[in-house]
Amino acid sequence: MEHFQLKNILNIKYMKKYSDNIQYGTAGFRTKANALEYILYRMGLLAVLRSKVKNAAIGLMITASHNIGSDNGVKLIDPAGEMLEASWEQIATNLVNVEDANLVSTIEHIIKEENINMSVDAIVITGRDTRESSPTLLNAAVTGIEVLYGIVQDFGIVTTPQLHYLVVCTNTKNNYGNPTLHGYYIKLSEAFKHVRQKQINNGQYVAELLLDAANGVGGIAAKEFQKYLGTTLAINIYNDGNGELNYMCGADYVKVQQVPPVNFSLKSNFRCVSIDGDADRIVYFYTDEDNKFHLLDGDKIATLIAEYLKELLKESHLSFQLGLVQTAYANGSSTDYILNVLQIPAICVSTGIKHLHNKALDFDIGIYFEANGHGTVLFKETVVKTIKEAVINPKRSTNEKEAASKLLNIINMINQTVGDALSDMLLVETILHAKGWDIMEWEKMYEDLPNKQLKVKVNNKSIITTANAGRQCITPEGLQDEIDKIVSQYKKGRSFVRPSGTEDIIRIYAECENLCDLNKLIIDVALLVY
Ligand code: 16G
Ligand code: ZN
Repeated sequence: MEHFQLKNILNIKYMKKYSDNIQYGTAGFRTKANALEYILYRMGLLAVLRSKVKNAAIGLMITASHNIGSDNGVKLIDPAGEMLEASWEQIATNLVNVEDANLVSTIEHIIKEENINMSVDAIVITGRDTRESSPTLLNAAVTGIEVLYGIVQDFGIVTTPQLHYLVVCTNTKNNYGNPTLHGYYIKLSEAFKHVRQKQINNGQYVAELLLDAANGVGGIAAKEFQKYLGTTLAINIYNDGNGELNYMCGADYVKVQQVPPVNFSLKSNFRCVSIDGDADRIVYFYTDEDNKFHLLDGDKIATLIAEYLKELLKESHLSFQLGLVQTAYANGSSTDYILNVLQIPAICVSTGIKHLHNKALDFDIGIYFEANGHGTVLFKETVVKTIKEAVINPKRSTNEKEAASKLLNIINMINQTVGDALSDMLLVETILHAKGWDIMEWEKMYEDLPNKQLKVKVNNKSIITTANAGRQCITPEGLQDEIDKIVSQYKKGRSFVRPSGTEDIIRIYAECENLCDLNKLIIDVALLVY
């Protein structure tokens, strides 16, 4: 019977088109949209197997995040909202690369190896961003899911973090929130409004911002949020979907180019926010009266959150172990500030959210952020329980209870499943409001070291391998010594090269104390890999 069903898997519409090997990388499969149909079909099959093996709902998100509109991609989301387990990334890569003639036997092999009980029901929660190619790709995935009798719960156009949220809520039977988009908006916005109460502005803080939505799905979500938030926060949305997706706009563009987005009505010294094409990254920025651009990236957001959580813990007399997880891209000044001023452990891990998320789980309260603006905060269940008790404990002072109640609302406005640009925005807005700060005041926490990124196209990016969280080259032999030699000539100099996990390129990062030295530093390092 099983065998009979599996024979139906070969679908003439979704035959393998390309012979090149494609890898399930940091962000799933990502490539030109027109090469993805059979991949989506096969990922639909795999999602069913994954759901059966975990006996839980699995997420399937169709997006290529900050990449150009003609790209697309797919990633699977595991039951607790985390990225697909590493061993299954390998299974996914194998499955997608086998020839059609071996598709059935490969599926049989996975079922056998993973000991999958095919009679278990499978649920796959699907979502997609606003790309033109996404509906066709969704059809391919749904066909794959249904041929193995999986149940599809499609949520249409959603942000990546919304899909993560929906998976977790479905699997935790509403414990985390209602598994609907309404449930998502209401949970986050109610917590936000509760902390702010009736006082909308405070000190230098004004409850209005300008948002660059990258012409992606975040524009839709931000408009929806606005309805729930009412007058508590005015979000003026630019690049709301009418222009080209991620083209000279969005968090990645603003962060890497260190310039404001296009089609944006700048007001000097005014708080601006940029999110990426699937709304899982966020950076803040502003231009001053001399039109100078100022960026407040993921590191600045992480330190702001860490400092505020530390304050609230102190006020509530609750003691938990706080930790902050970063990658090699974190600005050296931010790491110094976290270690020396905040006196919180700062851990560096490899690029890619799964690494940050896993490490953050080690702490009672684990904050993680990539400099590119992807991050969130994870609270252990026991921590949430203790805070809930503190809010109602009659032995505690009013001050302590108030601080504990603020913490609880903050927990509710954070999407703990993954970095969520709009949830992070609500959190930053809450903290700035509490402190009565405008964006300039926030920026003063520490001064970023001048920094720059370059990418170099190479024939084979895998000749470069790294260790020590991407900070040290292992191969080609001798390259690291050469980098060290160059870097040692610069005050507060730091530079590393690593192969991208999402594109066929080598990335180069450099920072140093003097802006005028930066170009020479990064070009000298780049010349080593040409
Ligand atoms: C993906 C990752 C992001 C990482 C980036 C690095 C997730 C959800 N996203 O976008 O965290 O910073 O890849 O790309 O893990 P790179 O390897 O091309 O530098
Ligand atoms: Zn993204």
